[in-house]
Amino acid sequence: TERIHPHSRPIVSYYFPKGVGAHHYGERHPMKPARLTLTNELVFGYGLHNQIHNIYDVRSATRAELEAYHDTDYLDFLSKVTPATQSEMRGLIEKFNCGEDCPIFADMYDFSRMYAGASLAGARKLSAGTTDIAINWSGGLHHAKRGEPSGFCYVNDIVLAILELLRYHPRVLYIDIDIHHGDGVELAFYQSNRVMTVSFHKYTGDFFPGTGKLDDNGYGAGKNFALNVPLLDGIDDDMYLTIFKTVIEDTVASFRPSAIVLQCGADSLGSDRLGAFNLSIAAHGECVNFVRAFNVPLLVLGGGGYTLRNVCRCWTYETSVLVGVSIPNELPRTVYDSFFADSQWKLHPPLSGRVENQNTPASLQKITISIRNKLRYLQG
Ligand code: ZLM
Ligand code: CA
Ligand code: ZN
Repeated sequence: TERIHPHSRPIVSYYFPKGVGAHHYGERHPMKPARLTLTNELVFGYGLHNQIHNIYDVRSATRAELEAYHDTDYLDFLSKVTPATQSEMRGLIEKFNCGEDCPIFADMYDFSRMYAGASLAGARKLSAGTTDIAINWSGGLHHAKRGEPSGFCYVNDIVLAILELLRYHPRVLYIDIDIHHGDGVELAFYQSNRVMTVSFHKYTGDFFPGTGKLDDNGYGAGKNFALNVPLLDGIDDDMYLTIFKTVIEDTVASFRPSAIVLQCGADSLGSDRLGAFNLSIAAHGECVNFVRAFNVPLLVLGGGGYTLRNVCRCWTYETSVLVGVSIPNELPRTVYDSFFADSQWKLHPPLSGRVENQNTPASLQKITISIRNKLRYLQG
């Protein structure tokens, strides 16, 4: 049965854990939680909070909530290790693979519990049926494993949120437009036919995390319920939107999800510090709009994004897309004005397009056809 909306616009709930943006991974580390503070400033600067039905500061995830996915010995370690105790804990730090990507920093356990708490709160609200869309830009940390951190991610808020959704929803679709493969989420549900994972990412032998090839598609009951769209450097708006819309349209038609989780990593934008794609903010946002238009309960999360001024532009624009209002290209004045001088304080800076497009219509066609064939096995 269709859900009847009393409102022409969806009910949107926005989660921003107060203080989440004040954390630091360490000097020169590319992951900068300050981008979350900047995003929140722009969202409020544009007055989007007046269009959002619910704005929540949110309690941190509890230890028990994290245990729904993570190992107890890993959580013991995470909750105990601090920059001050790290010399005594060398052995454990090595055992759990902490290094330059996932350093020990002050309050990292609190930081992790904050972003996970917000994704869980969004999932609960969607399950209760009291919101159509839940947004948590601090979440989307898709690499964390059950028993170790990976790629700047300590706890996997996405897996926790999907587990929560699965208590009420028969089928959850996970879509990941971060430039990195969503390996942690794929792995958690690799044998499940109730969660379909679809990641679009750069895939070359050496690009992190190295997984996500076209023919990795799930195992056992989960066979064909994991899809991977491996792409090359420099993909532009037209090519990305074509393959994104084709794959997602076919996936939704075959899988018929009752809820969707969308990871919106902004490192797929052009001129990202770690990325190599060439997407504009408009095209990244068009992916979000395309998913929104299915009118399926939707959890929207952040993820990567390393050129701060563009990350917060992107997620602000996507907030406006989700609430269904258009906002001017002129950025509102905030205390962070100096960040945005690069574009004369515009929301949509022109693309500089330094990276040559290595993808071809033929390479993308091959992927589309292959995925269409895999989806055939889901029907009937
Ligand atoms: N070295 N500092 C994406 C996660 C990407 C693994 C190569 C570490 C960096 C990177 C860290 C200051 C998401 C790898 C990299 C240098 C082994 C990655 C600290 C620069 C720095 O200057 C740096 C001392 C650091 C890390 C670059 N790491 C770039 N790329 C990837 C992880 C996370 O966007 O998908 C979701 C949030 N790691 O390539 C190495 C192989 C560690
Ligand atoms: Ca991805
Ligand atoms: Zn990424």
